[in-house]
Amino acid sequence: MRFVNVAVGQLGPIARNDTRTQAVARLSGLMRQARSNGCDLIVYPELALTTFFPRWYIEDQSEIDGFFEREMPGPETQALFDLARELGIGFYLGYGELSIEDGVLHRYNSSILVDKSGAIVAKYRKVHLPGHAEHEPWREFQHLEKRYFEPGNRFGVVEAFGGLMGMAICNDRRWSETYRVMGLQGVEMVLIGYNTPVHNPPAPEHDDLSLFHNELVMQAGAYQNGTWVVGVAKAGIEEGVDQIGGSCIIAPSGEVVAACTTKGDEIALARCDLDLCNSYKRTTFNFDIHRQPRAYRMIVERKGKNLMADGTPVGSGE
Ligand code: ING
Repeated sequence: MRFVNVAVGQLGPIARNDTRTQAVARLSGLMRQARSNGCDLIVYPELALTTFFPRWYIEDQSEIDGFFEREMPGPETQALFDLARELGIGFYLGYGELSIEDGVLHRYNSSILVDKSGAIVAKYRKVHLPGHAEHEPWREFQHLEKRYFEPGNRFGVVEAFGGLMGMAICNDRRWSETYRVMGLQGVEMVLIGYNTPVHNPPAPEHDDLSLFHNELVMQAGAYQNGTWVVGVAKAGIEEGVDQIGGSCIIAPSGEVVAACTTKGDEIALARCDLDLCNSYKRTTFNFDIHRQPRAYRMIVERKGKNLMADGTPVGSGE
């Protein structure tokens, strides 16, 4: 048995004017609770240092950039890394990443995995950016992730905490490809932070199902890939927008084994035996025996029913 004692580190709302120091103080409080309950790892939400700013159409680039981290750890987040090392606990943290690559500025919706020594062992950049790129005033609130972030292009798996760990962010959890690409790398625990409004302006008829869909997709991803899945919300009414809670820990069986019951700062815990993955990976979902990739070609050749992966219309190639 390979146990990882995992804590969900759910956050309630972060106000637009809250400082990173205030957010780090809350994250630290959750980390202390998790450690005093014997946890090896705590998983925080997406964009856990600031409010979910893509809900606004902001024109001033310096105002937008105020929601990003140029360094990780930076002056205000170093305290969280120091506490992790002092307590001997690792963490997953979602944040807005501003990085300069070959002199060019890039902005990602990112997450990192930090081990018990306080070292960053993996970084992930959100692949599936939902919402829209232009101001759409008809909406009660915007969802401008396609405007403010560049997409990432890979789902990695890293050896840490005694097993194979993977990361995803929010909308990624709705796409089966997210889990399958990591499943094909043998992932045993997928860590996912999210900020999910209850109301989805293009499809209000889905609102009553937002918590059901949240669990559905993570339970499916867990079972179909024989992996643990940890989903962690930034919940509650944040700058007037009600965001779902539903933070939970899901076993490779697909069963929810721990869950939060509030929409505020709260931990939920589970003793996760990574060896529970084996009975699924070696039988029902033994990919090397059962998968038929030659039947799946469309999954990578096409974007959707009408477009090829390169954006050209389906059927124009013949
Ligand atoms: N948020 C939402 C999510 O995928 C969304 C966007 C809400 C999509 C409701 C569909 C329905 O959970 C982020 N940040 O991706």
